[in-house]
Amino acid sequence: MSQNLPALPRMAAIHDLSGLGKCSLTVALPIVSATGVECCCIPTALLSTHTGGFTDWTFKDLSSEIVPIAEHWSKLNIGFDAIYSGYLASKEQGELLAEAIELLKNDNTLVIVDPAMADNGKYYANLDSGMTECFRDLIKKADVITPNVTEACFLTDTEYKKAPHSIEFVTQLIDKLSALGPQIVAVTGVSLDGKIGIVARDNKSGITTVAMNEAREGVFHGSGDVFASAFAALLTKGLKMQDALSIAADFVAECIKRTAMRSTPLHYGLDFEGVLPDYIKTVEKV
Ligand code: PXL
Repeated sequence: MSQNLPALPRMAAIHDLSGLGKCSLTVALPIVSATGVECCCIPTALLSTHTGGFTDWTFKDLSSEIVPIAEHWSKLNIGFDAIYSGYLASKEQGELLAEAIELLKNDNTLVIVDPAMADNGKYYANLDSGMTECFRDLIKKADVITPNVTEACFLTDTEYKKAPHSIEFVTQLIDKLSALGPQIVAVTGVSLDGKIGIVARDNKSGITTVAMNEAREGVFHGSGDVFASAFAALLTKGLKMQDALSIAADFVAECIKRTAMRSTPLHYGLDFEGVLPDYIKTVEKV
């Protein structure tokens, strides 16, 4: 007996592969797949761990592979519903990513750029203000961006503010980021009224949504990547911004809750595995 299932939505995920520490591709691949979206990976660099909280990590630049992989996929003519990029190992990779986006996108491809380069007012190890320039250019090609507060400040030349934030401050950040071109701007790591979460605006519908959850002590490494992966995949599936935001924000909050219940050091990443079964059930119902 054969049944005709619709084609799976397909995403190209362009991030580094850090073997240990749960971020970038090791988070995108399971979460995008669990959302019911095919996740085709272009690894931009291979590291033993991510660079936050570890020392002596190994690093192999894979810049030379980015465009050839995109060229091969483009020749296959399979079509991508989304392209989702995150951390880049150098500003030079920004130009290669721009080339890959042009090769892979069509008129209906959703381009999601997570300008992952900084947190808590500081650039990640080995990165500097050159990354801000690089992401400002890339954002012009994006439909959706998911910066944290630090990245949003760097990208808009705004003085960084630690928590707590005001809704006026975040609205200004979103106004300035929207002027760079993206339809949907989601700012993560926003602290409002003692809670922490995401404020997002869809500039097409004019809708702004706030998703807040309990604030906890400590820096939960990889939260931005877990959120952006779920949010990107849910938008690729065709959910409205407000629905994608609510599901992705609840998912990351549950992951953080489980992580806080374990004694694993926070730079080892979020316990998203334990939350995936419930996440899949939620996604199946939408
Ligand atoms: O989660 C962002 C990220 C991704 N990839 C690498 C990183 C970081 C943050 O530190 O070091 C290699």
